[in-house]
Amino acid sequence: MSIRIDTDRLMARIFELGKIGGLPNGGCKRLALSEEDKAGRALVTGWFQALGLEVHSDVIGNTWAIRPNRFGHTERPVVMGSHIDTVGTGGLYDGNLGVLAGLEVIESLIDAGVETERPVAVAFFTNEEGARFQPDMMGSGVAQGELDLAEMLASVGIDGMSVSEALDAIDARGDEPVGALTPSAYVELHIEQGPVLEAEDLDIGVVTGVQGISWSEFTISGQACHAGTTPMAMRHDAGIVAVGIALEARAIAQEFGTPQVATVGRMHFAPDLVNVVPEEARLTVDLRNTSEEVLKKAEARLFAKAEALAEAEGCTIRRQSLARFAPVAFDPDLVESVAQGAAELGFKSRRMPSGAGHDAQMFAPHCPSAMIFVPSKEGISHNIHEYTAPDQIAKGVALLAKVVVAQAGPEQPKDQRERATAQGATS
Ligand code: HGY
Ligand code: MN
Ligand code: MN
Repeated sequence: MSIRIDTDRLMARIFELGKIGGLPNGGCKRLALSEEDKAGRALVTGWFQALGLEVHSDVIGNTWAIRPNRFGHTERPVVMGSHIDTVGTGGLYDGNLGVLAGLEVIESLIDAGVETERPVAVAFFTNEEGARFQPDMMGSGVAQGELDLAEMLASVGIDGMSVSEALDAIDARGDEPVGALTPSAYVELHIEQGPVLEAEDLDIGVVTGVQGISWSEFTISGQACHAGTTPMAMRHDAGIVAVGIALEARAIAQEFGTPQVATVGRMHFAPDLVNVVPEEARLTVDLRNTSEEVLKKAEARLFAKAEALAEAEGCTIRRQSLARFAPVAFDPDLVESVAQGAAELGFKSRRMPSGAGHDAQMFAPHCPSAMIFVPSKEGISHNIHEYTAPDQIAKGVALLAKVVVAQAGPEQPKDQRERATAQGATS
């Protein structure tokens, strides 16, 4: 049984969606629950509806579209999902590829008249990025009971609006309850967002799991004073404590070595004036490691250093956890079927963990879940120059189709079934 993926149709949709929130020099900014996200949701949901799929949306705006199985049933679908929200310097492929590839697989099944034993669905989840509202993987985490709905609705974004207010602002709150989407299996196609596949000249990443993620925001309070008249020994400089924490984060990554990574993505001083010693400083630190034990060690060292730096400067310090996810392993059998499928299609592949967080990690504790990576040019992502070539995308979608149809149990195309029935009737 083979279906024909229409890569041109898929690329056209990627570029059309990419225009929503499009940035002047390429890429797009479609922050979760923004007006741009509203427009993106409308476009993609319109494509779901145009295929006659059964579209659902839940209380935090997760949206999925189901193609019933050959008996018209829609329970426990095989789900292909990802996200259509982006970071502020977003590319066209992070998340968007996985959603539109899922749509393409379903449309190719319809074109080929192939029905399946299990229902098949495509989904996009609210606020996977965590750029505006923390934590990331918020919608899928709520959908799978990994994150608390009330807590997430109350999460206040970097612009001061809560998730609940933002959902209402773009009318994205659906009526399905948490847990309404119960996949029999979950498969996500995603760009690698790192340099490995390109460096090793490979077509496919067979993703074994997702590394642990720890996001913290530190708020340091010191004392504003005159930059010129205040002797150094008298200062309580919140800014220098923040800088010390940032340097410690980098030192941890350097001393622990790969796969430990550390990022200070946000840092702000108040009153943020050239001649005033900062009275307040805020910064975020993103720590990740494939080992939970090592990630905990990195956290312990950073948090202790932060306290010591604040004390030495006569400042107070507060830490808020913005996200904390332990490493996740995907289903070994489903991972094997991805590897097997790649080999059967003649694609060069390797097993690898994911450095980035993904919606798939929220499904992994609840149903067989796996991911497929395609290469990222120069390993760049969360950058407007993010790029994956159409022929590389075509391989990823072909493998997604193969794995998903195997999971969904392909039925013979209708005309073959009718012929078989007709022969049965005459013999
Ligand atoms: O932060 C991440 O890994 C993902 O992009 N949300
Ligand atoms: Mn992503
Ligand atoms: Mn991302």
